[in-house]
Amino acid sequence: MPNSTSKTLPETPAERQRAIRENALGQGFDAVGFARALSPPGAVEGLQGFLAAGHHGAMDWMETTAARRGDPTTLWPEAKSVITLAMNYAPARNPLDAPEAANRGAISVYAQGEDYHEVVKKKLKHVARWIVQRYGGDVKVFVDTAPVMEKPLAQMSGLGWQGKHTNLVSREFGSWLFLGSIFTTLELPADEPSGDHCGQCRACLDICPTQAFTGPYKIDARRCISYLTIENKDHIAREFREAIGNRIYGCDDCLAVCPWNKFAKDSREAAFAPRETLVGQNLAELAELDDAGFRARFSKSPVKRIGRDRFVRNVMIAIGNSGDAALIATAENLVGDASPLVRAMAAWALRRLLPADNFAARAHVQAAHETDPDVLAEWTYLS
Ligand code: B12
Ligand code: SF4
Ligand code: SF4
Repeated sequence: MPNSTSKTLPETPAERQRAIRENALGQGFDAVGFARALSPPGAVEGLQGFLAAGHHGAMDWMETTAARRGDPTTLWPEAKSVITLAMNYAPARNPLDAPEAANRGAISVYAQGEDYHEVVKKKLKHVARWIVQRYGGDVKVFVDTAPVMEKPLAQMSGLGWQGKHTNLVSREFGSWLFLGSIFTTLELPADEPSGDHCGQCRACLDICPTQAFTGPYKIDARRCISYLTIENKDHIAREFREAIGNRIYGCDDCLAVCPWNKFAKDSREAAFAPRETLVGQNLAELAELDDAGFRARFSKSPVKRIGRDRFVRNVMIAIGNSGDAALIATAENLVGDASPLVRAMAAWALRRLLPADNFAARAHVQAAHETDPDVLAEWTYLS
């Protein structure tokens, strides 16, 4: 965002804060908070603990950017204030109340509409431009991909608290919020940090299908279905496959179970409305997507980011969990796929769907042709 000459208006800092909040709410944000550009209390220690325990898995970028991530002034020394902004993406129906049938793929709520990175960033830029035009100073906008600890900053600026599932929870919107931030060189008054309202509840910790929480407020990302199905570029370890069920992109369980969602209102952002082609789709149809078909179907969706091979890998796991013999033919079609990720999970799906004798005979033939050691292991391991 380019610097501009100062065009200071005769407004007090409190009036500026109010005007910025009003502008952001008018742009479609649902909550806006202000904080000093300082490291949120406990964030650096928490991040270091998370990294030292290896809980970030293969997300190396979390390690290489740790210094900037933990401290806004290391990221941008000139920054004086941080404005945190949230958009409500609450679904019309709680996904736990209406789970997808086992032969259909479940894409997590956040990815059922348009890519939130684009939607939020566009709005952040509008607000940031307005601030510069009106008050001068310099600004930078961030959503998700920059080394910024968005949740602790949002808590520090009063938007809500980090619940035991580690995400930000709001008394007004529950757990369904996307976060973004604007850093500015302007001095703006800070809001009061939010308190923690989880109390004795531990619903999110108990519902997690893969036991990803090592304790309240602590997650081992390597066990989270969101990490396994989205961030993980490799084969998905055997121990998690059954628990993944039919979740083919992300997971909502710990958010969806949160009792504070009873205060959530439906999202007012049309771009987040679920697309017909992303909800309740037939696994057989999804498994058949080639590169071009995948890109066309998921254009403007965050799903596009993982590419066809990783996506079909996930779909093959869901097929293996479907218990639906009608999907055997789909898995058979992919045992010769060019991607080892897909071939390996096609073998696993057949192991789950075929009678044991049939699978043994099938594995005997297939193993003779397979050269990739990971895929070979899927045909030959003793269950
Ligand atoms: C990396 C990442 C992930 C990873 C790791 C998750 C995580 N909790 O960190 C994975 C891939 C698993 C993931 C999953 C999801 N994510 Co994500 N993710 C991020 C990202 C890029 C960085 C988060 C981060 O800094 N984590 C590092 C840890 C250390 O920070 P922390 O969670 O704040 O942890 C604090 C404490 O819990 C404690 N702590 C945590 N672990 C440990 C371990 C030890 C040993 C110690 C001592 C302390 C400790 O220390 C920290 C100090 O404050 C942010 C965007 C951003 N730039 O902030 C989005 C973000 C957090 N994700 C988001 C979303 C929506 C999701 C999913 C819901 C997507 C989905 N439906 O599948 C799931 C939710 C899973 C979950 N329960 O967290 C939203 C959350 C919005 C909100 N309301 O909070 C964010 C903010 C993106 C956005 N801009 O909106 N995500
Ligand atoms: S998103 Fe799903 S797998 Fe990840 S921590 Fe929450 S409940 Fe567990
Ligand atoms: S489910 Fe319960 S423990 Fe988890 S974040 Fe919500 S209120 Fe807190």
